[in-house]
Amino acid sequence: KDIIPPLEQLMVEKEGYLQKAKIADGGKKLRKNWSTSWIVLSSQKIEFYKESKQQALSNMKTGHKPESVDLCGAHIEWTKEKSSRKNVFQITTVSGNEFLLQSDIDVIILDWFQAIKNAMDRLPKD
Ligand code: I3P
Repeated sequence: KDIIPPLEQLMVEKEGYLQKAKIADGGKKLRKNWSTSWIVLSSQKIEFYKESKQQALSNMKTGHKPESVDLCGAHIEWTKEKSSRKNVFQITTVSGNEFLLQSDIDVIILDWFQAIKNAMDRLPKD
């Protein structure tokens, strides 16, 4: 009954903790609320887990779902205007969801930016 996606779509390319704030949902502005998120990047999507990796893994058994972001047609850009924090970039999805991601550690945020941008560049633009 379940459709099994190709292996490359399931493979995790990068995972780790970043500061995350969702600032729009379907084009509607949200109140900014930064929190630590465990972030999992695969070829076509990013999953944001509210809880720690350990907690997320145990929640999966109960059917608990993370927030999933479709990278097809999505944009990524550095922003200095949307936050007083340093090292912030924004992801905007086709559906009008906007996320800010941030780390105080330059190399960590640079690695994430490149990994997400590379994934987006490999996907069809429309
Ligand atoms: C927000 C909170 C955020 C801050 C945001 C504030 O206040 O302090 O951390 O974003 O600034 O509005 P509140 O908790 O009362 O909602 P940054 O840390 O990214 O600057 P902003 O309104 O200028 O986005």
